[in-house]
Amino acid sequence: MNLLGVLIVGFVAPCILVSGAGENPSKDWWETASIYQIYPRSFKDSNGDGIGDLKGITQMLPYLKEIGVDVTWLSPIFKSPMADFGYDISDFFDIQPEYGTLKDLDDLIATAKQIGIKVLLDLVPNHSSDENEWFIKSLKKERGYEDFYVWHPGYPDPKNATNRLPPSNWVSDFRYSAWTWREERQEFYLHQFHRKQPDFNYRNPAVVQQMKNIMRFWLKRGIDGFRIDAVPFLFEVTPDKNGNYPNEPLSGESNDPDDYNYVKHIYTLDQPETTDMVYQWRQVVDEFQRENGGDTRILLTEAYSPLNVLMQYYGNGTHNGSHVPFNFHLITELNGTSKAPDFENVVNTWINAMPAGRTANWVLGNHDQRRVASRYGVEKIDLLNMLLMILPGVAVNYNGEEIGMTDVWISWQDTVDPQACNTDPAHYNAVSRDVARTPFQWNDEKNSGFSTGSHTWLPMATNYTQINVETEREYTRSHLNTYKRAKQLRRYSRTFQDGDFKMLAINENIIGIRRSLQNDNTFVMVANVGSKLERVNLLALEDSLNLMEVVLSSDNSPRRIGDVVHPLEVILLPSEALYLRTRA
Ligand SMILES: *[C@@H]1O[C@H](CO)[C@@H](O)[C@H](O)[C@H]1NC(C)=O
Ligand SMILES: *[C@@H]1O[C@H](CO)[C@@H](O)[C@H](O)[C@H]1NC(C)=O
Ligand SMILES: *[C@@H]1O[C@H](CO)[C@@H](O)[C@H](O)[C@H]1NC(C)=O
Ligand SMILES: *[C@@H]1O[C@H](CO)[C@@H](O)[C@H](O)[C@H]1NC(C)=O
Ligand SMILES: *[C@@H]1O[C@H](CO)[C@@H](O)[C@H](O)[C@H]1NC(C)=O
Ligand SMILES: CC(=O)N[C@H]1CO[C@H](CO)[C@@H](O)[C@@H]1O
Ligand SMILES: [Ca+2]
Ligand SMILES: [Ca+2]
Repeated sequence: MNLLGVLIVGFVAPCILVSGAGENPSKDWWETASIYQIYPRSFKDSNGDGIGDLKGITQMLPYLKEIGVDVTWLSPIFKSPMADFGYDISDFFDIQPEYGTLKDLDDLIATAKQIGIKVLLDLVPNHSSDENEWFIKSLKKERGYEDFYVWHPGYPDPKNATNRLPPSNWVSDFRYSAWTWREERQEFYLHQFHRKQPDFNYRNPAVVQQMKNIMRFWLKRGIDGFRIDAVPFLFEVTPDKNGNYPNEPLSGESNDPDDYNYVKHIYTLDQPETTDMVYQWRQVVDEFQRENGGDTRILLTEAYSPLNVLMQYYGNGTHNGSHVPFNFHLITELNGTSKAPDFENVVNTWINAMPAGRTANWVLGNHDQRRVASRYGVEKIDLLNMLLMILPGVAVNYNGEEIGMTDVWISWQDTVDPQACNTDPAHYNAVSRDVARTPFQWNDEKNSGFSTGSHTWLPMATNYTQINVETEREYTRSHLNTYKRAKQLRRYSRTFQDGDFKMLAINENIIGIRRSLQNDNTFVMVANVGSKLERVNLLALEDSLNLMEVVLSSDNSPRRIGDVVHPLEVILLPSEALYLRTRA
């Protein structure tokens, strides 16, 4: 944080930039939305047990309003034994008691509606918990549930008469065989994740129907849509005529048969039936809106899939699909050493691949990834949030990115993520997702204001006394205030919402973005992703010699709002980012 920042006063003046009133008649509400993922376990604890909960979220909804969030999605809050922190659901129609009750969720939704924030829930369609009643019934082969999950007897072990060999060499995303034996049924069940997360059998129409019932149940409670988990894993290849599954080919990337990367997932990922399922879910939300009115209910889909597959999720000529097929390329393709042409390439590749009339989206982080500040370096936090806000379409943040939270080192003793616990003290750190899931940093008091309890479910970041909402609110030039200002521009400027978009690498280190709209302001973002001072000529981007005015600068910039620069020479420090507006 730049202490000089405190000298600048009168910061909150978005009005000078306003051209519309925030409502944009040419776009549906979600097409320019700013989406904020809350990890409920770590957001705010209302009762001192060290675990975040729904009442805590409700209490903090005004904060979302303050930072300009339009819609929040909550990671799973459903009843769960917590083997995978809520991604293992034992009752799809109820709330996990440590998070609250259905009434608490109703209150959360009602409060959010009052202040104009939309709420999405996480739909986890690929699997349930092994403690779900449907799995228990399937285990006992109860009528109607025999084929609810993927079962197979496996094969006799020629070396050991009392042992059975698994049906195929498929490996779980969390290590080890994706098949686990159950004595009760004398069969193996499939689990693409934890062994406590049996995969549903999507070739059973009753399963498809049940999932749609789940969607309608929560839509009726007033939510605005779903973020859908682990979509590429829904279907597995159809078994052959004897009911057997083929082995997956070796990838050559790993020598460890227990490692997920040991095989190429050609039979367990991105099967062609998956896109059709997404189209069917779209019909569920569209139909719900037709019957009940109100704003568009939206779908966000999680898939780390090849670009051509992601594009199919949008829809085809006759069917609509996901409103927001998550674009994770800012996570998977770029980092702190990426050059300006890499940024240009990653952004333009998505824009150019999109089918006509669809909306782009950009995800900076989530609960499965290292934090953006740790992936790119803390000095680039403002640069990245500013990039996210000026790109066309939907912007997706993970809670804490607005204040620059970093990964927190967690000891092996404190590690709880199953993906890490499945390894050992020498290897857990490389795969642990706990580091990005530590409690939210609200202030400089005990447990950073997250909890009054004596213990929090994961340790707090040690430097929360500096990095927290209250402290950053007080400094004009803080990550939080940069974020808020960028959000205001995005919300109130028609150019940010509807303007033409152009992005290019001005040189190896400088990215330039131009947004322009007829009869409205032109905005330019320039940013130095390199590590040395650069003198930049903007004519490649903005072919006018008009002076430009700084409307936002990153916390590490010597420029102030209102400063004027000449497009023939803009000087940029390492990791500095500016939003400029052409002076009329
Ligand atoms: C044979 O398989 C059973 C069941 O998996 C196991 O408990 C037993 O240890 C195995 N015996 C030998 C000799 O490996
Ligand atoms: C679009 O998807 C639907 C549903 O999956 C399918 O029946 C149809 O053939 C597809 N249309 C085209 C043009 O691919
Ligand atoms: C897809 O959605 C758009 C926007 O809501 C709508 O105009 C269009 O008719 C839909 N297409 C189909 C095939 O449902
Ligand atoms: C960082 O991103 C660049 C491309 O932008 C890539 O070449 C490099 O391998 C990445 N580094 C890491 C550590 O992921
Ligand atoms: C806070 O701590 C993290 C992890 O140790 C570190 O990476 C980061 O630079 C620290 N932030 C500040 C502002 O000191
Ligand atoms: C990004 C995300 O939500 N990933 C989830 C994918 O699914 C597995 C299993 O449900 C979860 O562990 C991940 O967190
Ligand atoms: Ca609690
Ligand atoms: Ca599956």
